[in-house]
Order: sequence, then structure tokens, then C-alpha cells
Amino acid sequence: MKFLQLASLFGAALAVPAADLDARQTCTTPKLRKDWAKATTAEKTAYLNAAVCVTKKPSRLGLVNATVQDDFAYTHAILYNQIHNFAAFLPWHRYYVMVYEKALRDCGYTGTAMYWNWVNDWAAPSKAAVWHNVTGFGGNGVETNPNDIRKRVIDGPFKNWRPQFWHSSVQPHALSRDWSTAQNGDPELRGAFYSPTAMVPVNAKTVFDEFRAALEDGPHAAVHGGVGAADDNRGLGDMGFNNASPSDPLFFLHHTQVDRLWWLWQQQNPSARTMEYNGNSPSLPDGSNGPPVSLNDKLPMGGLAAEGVVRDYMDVKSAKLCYKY
Ligand SMILES: *[C@@H]1O[C@H](CO)[C@@H](O)[C@H](O)[C@H]1NC(C)=O
Ligand SMILES: *[C@@H]1O[C@H](CO)[C@@H](O)[C@H](O)[C@H]1NC(C)=O
Ligand SMILES: [Cu+2]
Repeated sequence: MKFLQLASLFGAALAVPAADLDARQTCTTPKLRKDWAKATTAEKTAYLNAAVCVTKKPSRLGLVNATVQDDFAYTHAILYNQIHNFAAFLPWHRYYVMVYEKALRDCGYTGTAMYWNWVNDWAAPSKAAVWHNVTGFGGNGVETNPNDIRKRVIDGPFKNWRPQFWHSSVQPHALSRDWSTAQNGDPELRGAFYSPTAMVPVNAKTVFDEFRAALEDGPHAAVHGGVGAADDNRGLGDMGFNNASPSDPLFFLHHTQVDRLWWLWQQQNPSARTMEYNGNSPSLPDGSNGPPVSLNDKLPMGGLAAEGVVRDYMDVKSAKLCYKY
């Protein structure tokens, strides 16, 4: 009798569909994401080896002449208007960085995503540890080809990496960076836009979507432009105003920092802010406001990974994320 009862309990448990089992998993040991500048040489080397591997593995999406790194750039470019300039910017990129972390693991990496804390480097961004030619991502680009005004990265582990995409079109080219120079007493790479002083009004926002807009339009955009768009906004580096900006592996250290800043904002009032999600969806074709966003909104991942739901990507300690800073 006892055995039968137990057996039927097990039977009931086994009958739960796999998706529900997944949702019930808990996060007991969140993995720490580290600051690149504070990681050991061995940790940086392990990350870079896996990141180079991602730029060499054949596309999983079946893109011609392309690699897994191109899959990331392509997916970001195709979904661009659905994942920027409104609330989904934060949870979508949180999920996306996690998908990249998984791609690094598929290349033998056992660590976690890392971040470039550009707030610490704002006064002299060109001296940041991330640009090191051996234990970093290489530095600024230089003009090497009179027929291509993009500036090629010629040092570091990605000097031979050739992204396939430029915006949404096939345009194979060498990885490029085009740093903004120091101007009017401000540091190079637009550092003044992500200094501790510049961060004060961003972090002081008290409504999720106002924080999202201030972070996205301010420091987030300044780092893209500072690394990839020189002084004339032409966007001649991959990280510049280019919706295939994930072609530059540095993109993921930038976005892990954006993610960390959101997490820090949530930590100012965790009970209210961890699940706070608001604002309007992108404008409708007739120009009117899109509908208000919801925690039940979908997060498309274009075949790179399963479609997600916003609710599962709000809390870094959720079952699907399970990390800490
Ligand atoms: C793929 O690469 C080959 C050889 O470089 C080239 O001839 C072909 O046009 C490329 N196809 C695409 C779609 O880029
Ligand atoms: C890295 O930069 C240093 C200093 O400029 C230089 O001496 C060294 O040769 C470079 N190493 C590589 C692998 O590019
Ligand atoms: Cu983006």
C-alpha cells in the first residue's frame, strides 16, 4: 500500500511536462560575473580563447560563409527595431548576453560573462585593460586599405577576424574600430558621457522606463560611438552606429556592464524594482504609441535560442539566468 502510494506520487511527478520542470528549477549557486580589469590573466586567456573559437565556428543559423559570431550580429541586426529604444532593451540584451555565455561554454569555457566597467575608465578610456594586445581585445583600428575607409584592428586576438555583416547586409570586412578623440577638454572615446558624474542622473531615475532610456541613450550609446564612430558619426568601426555591432566581441563586455548597471539600479529597491517593467512598445505603423509593455511579452531570439518571456529575465537569480555581480 505504502509502496503504491509512493509509486503514484512518482508517477505524478514524472507526468509533469519538461517545460514545467524547467520553470520549477531554482537558482541555488549563482555564478559571479567579473570585471575584466580585475580578472586574472588565466581567466582572461580562457575567455579570449573561447571568444576566438566563436568567431571560427560555422554558423548555426546556416548563414553562408558565416560563423557563430556572425549569427549573433545577424540576429541583433534583424531584430534591431524590436529590441532598442523601448523597455525590452534591458531584458532582451540580458537574455542575449546569456546566450553568448552559452556559446563561449560550447567552446570549452567554464567561466561566466565579464564586463568592462567603463565608469572606472572614463577619464582615460584608451588605457583600459580591455584593449590590451595580449590579455584583451586589441586596440583601435588603423586605415590599411585605401578602398575601405573602415579602420582595421591590427593587434590582439581578433586581428584576423572578418565579420560578414555590416548593418543587415553581407559585406565581409576586417574587424574595425574608430575611436573618438579627446575634444574640448573632454576625454577620448566620449568618456565624459559615462563618468561617475554623468551616471548620477541616470541612476537617480525612479521609473524603470526612464532609467532604461537614460542608460540606453546616454552612456550605452556613448560607448558604442566612442569605440566605433570617431568624431563624425560615420560609424566606421563595428561597434559604432551599426546594428551588426555584436560583430565586435567587445560588444558583450559592454552589454554585460549595461546589464550590471540595471542590476545595481534594481538593487536600490529590490522588492519594488526587480520585476518593475513599464513603458510603451515600439510605435505602430501609423505613428501612434505602441501598447504598454507587459512581463508576459515575448523576447524573440531569431533561432539563436528559444523565444523567451520578459518575466524570466528580470531577476538575475531566476532559474534561466542564475548569476550575480
Ligand atoms: C562565400 O564565399 C565565396 C568565396 O569567398 C564567395 O565566392 C561567395 O560569393 C560568398 N557567398 C556569400 C553569400 O557571401
Ligand atoms: C603589444 O604591445 C607592446 C607594447 O606596445 C609591444 O611591445 C608588443 O610587441 C605587442 N605584442 C603583440 C603580440 O602585439
Ligand atoms: Cu543592442
